[in-house]
Amino acid sequence: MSRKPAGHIAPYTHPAAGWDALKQVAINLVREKVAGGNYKTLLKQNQPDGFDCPGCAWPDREHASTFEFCENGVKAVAAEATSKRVTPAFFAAHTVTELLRQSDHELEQHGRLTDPMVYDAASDKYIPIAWDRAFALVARHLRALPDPNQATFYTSGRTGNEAAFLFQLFVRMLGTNNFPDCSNMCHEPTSRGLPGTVGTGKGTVTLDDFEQADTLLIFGQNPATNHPRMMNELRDCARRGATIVSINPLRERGLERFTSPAHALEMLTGASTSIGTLFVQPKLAGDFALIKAVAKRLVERDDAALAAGQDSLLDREFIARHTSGYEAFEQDLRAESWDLLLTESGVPRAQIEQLTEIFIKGSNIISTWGMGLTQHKGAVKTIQMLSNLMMMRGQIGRPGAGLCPVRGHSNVQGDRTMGIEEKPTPAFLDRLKKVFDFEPPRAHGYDTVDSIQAMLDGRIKVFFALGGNFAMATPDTPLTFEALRACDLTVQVSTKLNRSHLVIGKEALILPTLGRTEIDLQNGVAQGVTVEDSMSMVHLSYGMNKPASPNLLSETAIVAQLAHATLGSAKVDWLACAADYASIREMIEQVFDDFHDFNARVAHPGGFHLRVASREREWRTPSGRAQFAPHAVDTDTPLHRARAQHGERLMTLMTMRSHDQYNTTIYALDDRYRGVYGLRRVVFIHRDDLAMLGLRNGQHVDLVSVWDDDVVRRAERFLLVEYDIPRGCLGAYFPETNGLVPLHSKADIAGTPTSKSIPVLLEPCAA
Ligand SMILES: Nc1nc2c(c(=O)[nH]1)N[C@H]1C(S)=C(S)[C@@H](COP(=O)(O)OP(=O)(O)OC[C@H]3O[C@@H](n4cnc5c(=O)[nH]c(N)nc54)[C@H](O)[C@@H]3O)O[C@H]1N2
Ligand SMILES: Nc1nc2c(c(=O)[nH]1)N[C@H]1C(S)=C(S)[C@@H](COP(=O)(O)OP(=O)(O)OC[C@H]3O[C@@H](n4cnc5c(=O)[nH]c(N)nc54)[C@H](O)[C@@H]3O)O[C@H]1N2
Ligand SMILES: [Mo]
Repeated sequence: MSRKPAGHIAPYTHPAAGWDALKQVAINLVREKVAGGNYKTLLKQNQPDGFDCPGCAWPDREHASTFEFCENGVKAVAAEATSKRVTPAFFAAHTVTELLRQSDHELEQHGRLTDPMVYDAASDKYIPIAWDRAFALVARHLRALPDPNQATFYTSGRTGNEAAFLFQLFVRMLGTNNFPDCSNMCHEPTSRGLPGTVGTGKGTVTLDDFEQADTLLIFGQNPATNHPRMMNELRDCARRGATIVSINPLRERGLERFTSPAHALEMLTGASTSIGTLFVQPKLAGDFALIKAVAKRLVERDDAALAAGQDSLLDREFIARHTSGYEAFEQDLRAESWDLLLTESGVPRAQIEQLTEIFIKGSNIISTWGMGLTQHKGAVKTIQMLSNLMMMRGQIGRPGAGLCPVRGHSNVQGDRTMGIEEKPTPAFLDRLKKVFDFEPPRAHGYDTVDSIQAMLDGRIKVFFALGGNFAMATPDTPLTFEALRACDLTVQVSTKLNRSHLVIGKEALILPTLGRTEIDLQNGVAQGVTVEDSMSMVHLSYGMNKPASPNLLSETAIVAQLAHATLGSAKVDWLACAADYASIREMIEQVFDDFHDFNARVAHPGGFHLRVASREREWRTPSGRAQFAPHAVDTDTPLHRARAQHGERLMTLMTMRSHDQYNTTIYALDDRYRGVYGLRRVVFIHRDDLAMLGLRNGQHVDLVSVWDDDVVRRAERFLLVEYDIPRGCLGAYFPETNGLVPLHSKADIAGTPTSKSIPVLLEPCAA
């Protein structure tokens, strides 16, 4: 475990997690000089009386009674609890132009923002501004807009339910549904796809179901890095003898072998658990064809079983009682061409058959998925095809089985539940109208991509972000920069410095806020916020740390004060809301029936499960039944057209996370489990593609995307790394490659940027 030299590539041979993860934790704590040496905080993570880990949306067992170790969580907490500060003196010493020259990694390293700041164009510097003047500035801009739809309001998924609820209420009272949010770039296809099949856009399983599952299909996820606590569930499943299949162009290390840091004996003895039973490596965006192929094969196997006088391999009772549209769906499967499915999936027929046998043998099957399924043009169809497949064997809505989208940000699901939604339902708006006595805007608003286009066209003048790093998380980076710079005012509510504070409108504000880990005192009383995890558990989170600066406001207070400054408090007493978050929860329960007795239920340790109708086989579709959705294989996508034009030299690029980053926050430069140390501008490529392109492992190339407009999208000087990845596919890290994703290359229906299937060509760099 010696320190690897920077710029080093070497396969990782240890099990995932284990001692290397513990060592990383130590390194992080030291690097961040965690304030006051207060490492005890870490033990309060995800405890009944502690705070919800800002690391990811994976749930905890009863808000675990034992400390569940997680490298990702420690990094997130350490990054927030850092003792480094970005003070007014820091801003006085640097112009924005100077700061723009620093890397995202360097910007992150400066630490926590301490004071509200306003951009001063004359000096090209941020200077301090009093909070009330900052609110007055935003209110003045908002009130001066001839049409409230000229403002757009972004949310990143760390925002708690109370702040999110007030935010959507304020923005709708202002008069717009412009709610771009991080889920537009993330699980939007899940939220748009599942309602069409099972009626509800959320996952149908809880952690208890993992105890009963005998088969797990993990689609397009890298849990050892992105959801480390999920690994403990997978480990336990594997040890019980469950069959675990990874469907992923890459054989991610954590899905091969894992040593659980939560198990002392395993750590001491160096024991590890082998996780995956089968590794299916489709080509990028090949999942739709793969899943359809398994469904087709299942029909063929069922025919044979019936012909042999055996029981049907389908759950015919479930199909008859609970679903509609099966016949048309089956016909479409029968008519589908095997050749097409094989070519489009990139998976050999024998392996499709093997996967089908596993699917037939499984009594309790859970399918999980991450960004590998969602960030593609056909993502909605793919997710619907996966629910079709699961429905064929009645694997939804019973113990030990179901659909498990694995969300990213710790409260991204809750923010949506609270109404951060650019396409609100009429029923929700009617309820808001009734409870708050105002006329909510009915027209659909802008999502993330629409907002960028609207800024470019001059239709948006004010951009307000409740968290996140819009400039770097979004596609088509230079175009997004141009869009933000075209605004009259940009406002960022943030904990740490990032590029979105530097790519700004004519006027700009930084509003520094408390993190989840910090004590939130209102009138001397500590406030908790509520969050909803990926499995619909809602619970309270109390910060434990002293705030990074006395001049921070909570997100809830910021939203309330801004609403008060902009709209006045005739209809809603915003300041009273901010003084007692329980009063916001009382408003929430008036708007959402599922939140009845909210304060009482959430006070229970571990919180409560928010009812998911499809989990109970209540299908909220127009027919009242789960709906089979037949879909054709799309053979005329921009990828197909680019390949037709450029032949086999055309590559498909996925942009993904390294081990040492949290979305746009770059903690450090290693991607340990993929064997990359000290550098990020790498591109993974198959050995035969190197040969075919006349390129060498270790050579530098530019990546140039192929799109049907005149814009040149180029990412310069990436190191070629020979890797076990399907032919024709490339992998590189985001956000360095976001400039390659064309703004209008997005998922059908969902509008999610196609960050995992970008047509590109490689151009060798001069030595
Ligand atoms: N440490 C850490 N934790 C995080 C985050 C982080 O950045 N760092 N981000 C958080 C957020 S917001 C999210 S959304 C989640 C993201 O967590 P993941 O969903 O795991 O995200 P990615 O790393 O982008 O990509 C996941 C996997 O998709 C695979 N993949 C790419 N394209 C395809 C495809 O076409 N088909 C299939 N089957 N697989 C494909 C890649 O090989 C990779 O293993 O993690 C959350 N947790
Ligand atoms: N090419 C490509 N692009 C992608 C993706 C991809 O896989 N490939 N993934 C997409 C996905 S899944 C997502 S979710 C988005 C993420 O998009 P975002 O959510 O916009 O980005 P983050 O990097 O998570 O935001 C980090 C910033 O949030 C602020 N922050 C941290 N904690 C808090 C807090 O408690 N409150 C407030 N107010 N601010 C806080 C800090 O200032 C920090 O710099 O990126 C998307 N972009
Ligand atoms: Mo995400």
